[in-house]
Amino acid sequence: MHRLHVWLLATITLFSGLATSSDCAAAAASYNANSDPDALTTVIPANVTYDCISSIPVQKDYSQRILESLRAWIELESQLECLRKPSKGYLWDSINVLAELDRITNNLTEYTSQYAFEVDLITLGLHFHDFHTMIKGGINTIVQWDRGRQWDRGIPLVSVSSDGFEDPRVYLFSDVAEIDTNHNLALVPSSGISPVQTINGLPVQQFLQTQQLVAYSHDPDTMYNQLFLSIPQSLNPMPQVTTFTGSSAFYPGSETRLGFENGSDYTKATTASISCAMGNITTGQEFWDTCIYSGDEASATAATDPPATAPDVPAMTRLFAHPDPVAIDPLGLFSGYFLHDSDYSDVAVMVIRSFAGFALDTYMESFQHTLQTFLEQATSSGKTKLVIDVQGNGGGLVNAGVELVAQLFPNSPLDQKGTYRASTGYEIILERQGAVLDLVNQQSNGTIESLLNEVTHPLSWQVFMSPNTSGFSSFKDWYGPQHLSPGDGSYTNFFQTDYTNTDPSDLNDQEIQITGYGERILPLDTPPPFDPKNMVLVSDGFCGSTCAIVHEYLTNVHQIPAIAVGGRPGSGPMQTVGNTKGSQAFNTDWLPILAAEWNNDTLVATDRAKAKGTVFENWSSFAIDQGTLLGLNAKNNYRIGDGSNTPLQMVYTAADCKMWYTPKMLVDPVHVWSRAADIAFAEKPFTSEYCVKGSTGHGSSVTRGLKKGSLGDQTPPANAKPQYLGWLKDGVEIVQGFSLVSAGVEGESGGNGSGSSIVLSDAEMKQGLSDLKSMCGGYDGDRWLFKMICGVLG
Ligand SMILES: *[C@@H]1O[C@H](CO)[C@@H](O)[C@H](O)[C@H]1NC(C)=O
Ligand SMILES: *[C@@H]1O[C@H](CO)[C@@H](O)[C@H](O)[C@H]1NC(C)=O
Ligand SMILES: *[C@@H]1O[C@H](CO)[C@@H](O)[C@H](O)[C@H]1NC(C)=O
Ligand SMILES: *[C@@H]1O[C@H](CO)[C@@H](O)[C@H](O)[C@H]1NC(C)=O
Ligand SMILES: *[C@@H]1O[C@H](CO)[C@@H](O)[C@H](O)[C@H]1NC(C)=O
Ligand SMILES: *[C@@H]1O[C@H](CO)[C@@H](O)[C@H](O)[C@H]1NC(C)=O
Ligand SMILES: *[C@@H]1O[C@H](CO)[C@@H](O)[C@H](O)[C@H]1NC(C)=O
Ligand SMILES: *[C@@H]1O[C@H](CO)[C@@H](O)[C@H](O)[C@H]1NC(C)=O
Ligand SMILES: CC(=O)N[C@H]1CO[C@H](CO)[C@@H](O)[C@@H]1O
Repeated sequence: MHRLHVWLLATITLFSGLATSSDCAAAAASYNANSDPDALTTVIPANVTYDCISSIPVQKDYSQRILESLRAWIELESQLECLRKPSKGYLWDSINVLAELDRITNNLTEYTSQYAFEVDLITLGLHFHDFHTMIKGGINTIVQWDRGRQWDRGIPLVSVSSDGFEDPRVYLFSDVAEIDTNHNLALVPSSGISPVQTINGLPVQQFLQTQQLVAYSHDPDTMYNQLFLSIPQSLNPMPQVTTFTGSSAFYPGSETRLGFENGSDYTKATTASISCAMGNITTGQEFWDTCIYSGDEASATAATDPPATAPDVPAMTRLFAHPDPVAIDPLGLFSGYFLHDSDYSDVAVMVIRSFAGFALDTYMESFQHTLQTFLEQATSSGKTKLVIDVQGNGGGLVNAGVELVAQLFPNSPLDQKGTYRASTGYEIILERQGAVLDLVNQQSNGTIESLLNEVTHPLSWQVFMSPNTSGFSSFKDWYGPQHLSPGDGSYTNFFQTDYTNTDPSDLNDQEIQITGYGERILPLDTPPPFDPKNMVLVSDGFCGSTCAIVHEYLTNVHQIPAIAVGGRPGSGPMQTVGNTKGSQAFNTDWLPILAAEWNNDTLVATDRAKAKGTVFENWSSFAIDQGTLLGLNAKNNYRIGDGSNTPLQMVYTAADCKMWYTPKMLVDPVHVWSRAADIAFAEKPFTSEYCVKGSTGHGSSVTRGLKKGSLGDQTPPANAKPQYLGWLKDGVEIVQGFSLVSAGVEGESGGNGSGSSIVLSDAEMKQGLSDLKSMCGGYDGDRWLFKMICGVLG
């Protein structure tokens, strides 16, 4: 199952809709009328699909097993306690995840369909408001909803301020931008166009700020940005479908009606792309049997499949819609620029669209080299100011982020401070992994060692060190557990992986010698290439995971200010790390390995006795074997020096300024960089009239004097919180979904659909890229998004 592939093919499969009778016979007829034997997915009307999947009876025993299987893994989620008792800076209400799971389990027979059960599960995942965390069942994986995502014939939107001062208005993307004859992005003449005023009869902001709750983010402005088409997000190797048009988690209704301010309107039918041969089914149960249920004793393929080999990705030389770079890595994730306008002759720009270099086995080396080359060229060309653009950056390889900081700040400590959530099951596995590593080290058994390097090394206490870089003396010394008062939970002692050592890894095989250590040791007087006073970060809030780790070093440790771009109309600040501030994800690829290790009595037996009577007693990987996608935030990240030990995910941190997107910025990122430089490097920085009213000077921001190690003012401004939480209009849901869980949790609401990208395994990523490449090879149409994505792949 390669979702990247599915999604792209879905957008080029033609739909010649024909809806007939009800439930699955009609869906099957539509499927047969539209299916293309060469495509992986078939596009049929959404309402017909919805009728079909809503007729799948509840699979009670199956779902019971799914829930039991999920339960053990969910105990490893580092944020359970904090979500129940959030800190003051957190923008959402509390949620008791385990109680919600109980409610779902006890209510299985109450659901009107298996699909309704899945909707409740996906909704629960959204309530974590964390880009690392998602729970998505089989039906939601086979069926993807689409309001019309093609840039020219669909309805993607943008939110832009006409002059950079006025509040942004919402427009059809194709009213603002187009692909020009040079296959570049260009503005279209704006005469005669009109902003979107209503969607499906609701005021546009109410509709969109409700729809945005399908994003897996904790910051409402970050959610808002994900509704819209943007260059940076499309250049992420895990491209995001916008949460307005794209495969949102919930059935979006049969059509979308845009009402423009000039009185005209436009209606687009919603479609579903189906990745299952459903042409011969007539009932919901047959849909289930054909498309979802894969036998009672499905094998743990996710854990045992050999990883796909990396496709031969041709080196990138330029990013779509970007100027020619001074330096660019082979995947185009990192690129560096000089600005040609003479007003900015001292400004260098670093664009880091992602750290997810999984498609290239040697990515870390090439990233390290490209970064070094760029910094050398920048300093030797007399550049003294640096804009770091992380728009669209959802993270990736942790040590790529660490390396970035190591080169920007030579000889400065690279320490991090993290914890896992303590739980019986995890303790038992982790203790065993340590014992296995000890045994292997004693035996120096090469065969086993290489195996362990791949699978168990990253979770062995021997390869962790404390935040002050001392090693731990025993499993107990590392594991603790300790009790922390934010959230009132039990965690391991604070630790980090050993960044001075090339051997232990952060769950991937790509290791390099971090600059400043080993053969890359630097003289103590090595100057940093830029003065932190002359640096600024720019983010659309999408920053998370590895990007969040980098952001923490740069903004708190090195006191570099950050500018947020976009966000909801209105005054006030925005956060620059909006997706997750957690520092390690466990995904669908990794979680079955933990379940397998739990049951592994080879080499060292697991001491499972003390888990008797707990959810771990019968731990199986049934849920993932059956196609449930699960992602968890495994590791909390903390601010070094913060004595309150509040996980950063719970901490409010305002950017130093928020600026609007203008139409020019939408088609050319140079306009984003020069505006950011104007704001940050002015004689009186961060007093620019381009900073949205009230967006500067929050007590959690660097320019307001946030001290290293401190959290600053943890009272978020009132309008930082979500403005809309409900989904009901005149008693009718406009988007099906959220009401189910909110019955159990006061004032709750939740996340995207974009999360499935982050739980793609490495193998899936590689396969997906390979599939994409072959698809791009055969594609010679003129669709903008395809050109952009195919452009990235060379
Ligand atoms: C079943 O769900 C309803 C609605 O969400 C909730 O009020 C009720 O408490 C649940 N029942 C059980 C047994 O969990
Ligand atoms: C009204 O605005 C829409 C959206 O920009 C545009 O397509 C349409 O041509 C406009 N209609 C008139 C009559 O100006
Ligand atoms: C599905 O939606 C389309 C477009 O709005 C409509 O024409 C059709 O009647 C609907 N069909 C069903 C079965 O609801
Ligand atoms: C439906 O069944 C026929 C006859 O067995 C078969 O040829 C066809 O491929 C099936 N269609 C699908 C979509 O599975
Ligand atoms: C490797 O370890 C296994 C299991 O302990 C043992 O049977 C085998 O003899 C060892 N091989 C070598 C070369 O030490
Ligand atoms: C380093 O951290 C460990 C574990 O937290 C602690 O026991 C030790 O005293 C610390 N050492 C120093 C020098 O601070
Ligand atoms: C159990 O552990 C051994 C050694 O670590 C490994 O070779 C084997 O593949 C593991 N089995 C499973 C099911 O994970
Ligand atoms: C685990 O399964 C066994 C055998 O079915 C059962 O007796 C036991 O109660 C289960 N444990 C838990 C905690 O559910
Ligand atoms: C709702 C939604 O947009 N989900 C999508 C998010 O992005 C990934 C990657 O493109 C898709 O696979 C999801 O389906």
